[in-house]
Amino acid sequence: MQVSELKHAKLKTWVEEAVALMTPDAVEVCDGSKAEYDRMIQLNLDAGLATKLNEEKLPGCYLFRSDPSDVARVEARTYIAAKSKDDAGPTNNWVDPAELKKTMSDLYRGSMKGRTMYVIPFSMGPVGSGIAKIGVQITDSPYVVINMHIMARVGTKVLDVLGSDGFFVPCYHSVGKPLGPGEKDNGKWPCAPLDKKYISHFPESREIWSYGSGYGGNALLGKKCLALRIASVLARDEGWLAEHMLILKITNPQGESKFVTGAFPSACGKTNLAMLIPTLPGWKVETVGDDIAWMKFGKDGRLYAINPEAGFFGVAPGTNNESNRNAMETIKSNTIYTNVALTKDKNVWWEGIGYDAPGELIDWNGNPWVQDKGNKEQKPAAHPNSRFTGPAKQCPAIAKEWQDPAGVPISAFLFGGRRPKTIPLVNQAKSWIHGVFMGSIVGSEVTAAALDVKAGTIRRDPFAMLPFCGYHMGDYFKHWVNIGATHDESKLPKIFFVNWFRKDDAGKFIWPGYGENSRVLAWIFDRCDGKGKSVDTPIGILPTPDAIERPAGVSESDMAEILKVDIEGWKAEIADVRANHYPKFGGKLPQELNAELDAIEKRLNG
Ligand code: TSX
Ligand code: MN
Repeated sequence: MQVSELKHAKLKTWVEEAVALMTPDAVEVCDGSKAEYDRMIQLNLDAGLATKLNEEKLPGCYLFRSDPSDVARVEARTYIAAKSKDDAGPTNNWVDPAELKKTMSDLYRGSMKGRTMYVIPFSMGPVGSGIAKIGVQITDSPYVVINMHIMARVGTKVLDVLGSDGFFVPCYHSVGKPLGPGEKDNGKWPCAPLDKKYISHFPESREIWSYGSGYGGNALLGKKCLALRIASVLARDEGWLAEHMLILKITNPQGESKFVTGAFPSACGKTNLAMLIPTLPGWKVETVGDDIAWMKFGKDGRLYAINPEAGFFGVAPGTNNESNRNAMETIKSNTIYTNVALTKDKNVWWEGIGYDAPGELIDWNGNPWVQDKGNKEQKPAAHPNSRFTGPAKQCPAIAKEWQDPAGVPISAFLFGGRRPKTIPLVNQAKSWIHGVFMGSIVGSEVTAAALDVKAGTIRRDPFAMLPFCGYHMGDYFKHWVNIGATHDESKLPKIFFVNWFRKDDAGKFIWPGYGENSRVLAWIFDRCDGKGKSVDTPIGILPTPDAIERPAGVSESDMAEILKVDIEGWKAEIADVRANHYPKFGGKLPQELNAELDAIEKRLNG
């Protein structure tokens, strides 16, 4: 399709302006077809950027290796541009929007020379759903087009819904590597150096401008940029929730189902939880989404959630048949792998795949690699942030409701993190505001992989939204407070704090986690119906010692340990929140949260 055929006047003008600025050699409006997908794959094969994987073992799968400098989201180069610095808040990088547009326009000028500009109309959420939103991304990366085909609904059907004057979020993207006459990528992943990368958001005009990176969350603009940073602002303004949450369906042995969402910081196994296989007989868990939930109120006063995405962009290392069999099944075909290792027979391998590396591999840098298990210093074959992009519809556990345009009614919100001490296995909030407090103090133990803070400390990531909120985090807390104040609390989801990561004094995990977490989900399910044996404590509503049947290997005293109220530990937690966490949000911290902090402290001292 040609730009001249676009029926949406504003969209047509916007694309024409981009063409004039970025001066691509050609322009294509994407139709979302299989033929288009295959053509983009072929372009990448021809450019030496993709490797076709073993058609027998991994049909329709391809491997990409990125530039070593372009392997993850770049938070230091991620910007929220608003007229007032206070609207971005203390936890975002702020820039003046006019200044940023000037800087970036200079970078975009001529940035697509020698390349084709692809115009990708995409819907976050089922096409035509009342909860979905439309974006249009322009990009000079066929790798991005392929990934957007998997992660969002793209093409002509989206333009049909957009009509001649529908709302869309304009998303600029260029890898920032124009080609000279006759120049080809020739196997070299195109991107710009770090100090030229910009992942910019303009919440006031609902625009996204991304430059210099071709990787994941920096380049697939529907995901973190639109579905979280821009959508969080739309949700605030329109009275709904755009959250960094998985969505799952639980069915009990009686055949009754409930839907719950959960927010966890990175490296807590959110995708694993979304696809969990229960060990509890008769219980079933199915997947609606593994990363983002958009929730709006229905006429009945309940919150209904959609997964705005159509695929999983998951971390490969650690994914195996034990930790996540459903993910392993999902990514056996029609999947894009990025920065994993390649075997001799064109299969994939990564650290934690569940078996030793089969002979000599090609590592994520493209170099020969032989596993040396005696060498603790050996660099990994797959990058620790290497990814799979797989279609959600291929997941064996996908719930039949996963594309329901009306969304699924949510009964519970889970918050969690890696907390080796103090935080119990599960704790139900006594009220909405208590639950908002729980969300606001979410934190996770810093593992050795993160080099900036010393391992063993707790990094707070409220609502797991710190890198993904498009406005002031204090105002975000207030939005959550307001949701409770303006709705019938009895119809709102119940809120729970879970912790699969308690360790004993020897540093060994006490709770087996994974499928055994279904025991905790079952208690949560019952609590939503006012059932499930519980005890009211100063920190919240806990299961009685016998409410959750113990899994094999967990002794009675282990169970007591992870379900007890650690009064001294909690006093230290409260003191840390008061002294180090809440002050970060300054005057915008809702007084309701300070009051909740006081109330819990009083109960602990009581
Ligand atoms: O994803 C995890 N979940 C949720 C699963 C539904 N992980 C992996 C986190 C890194 C991505 C977990 N790790 C979980 C968990 O519940 N629990 C743990 C900690 C743990 C690790 C190993 C064992 C037990 C607990 N057991 C053995 O190694 C034998
Ligand atoms: Mn995420």
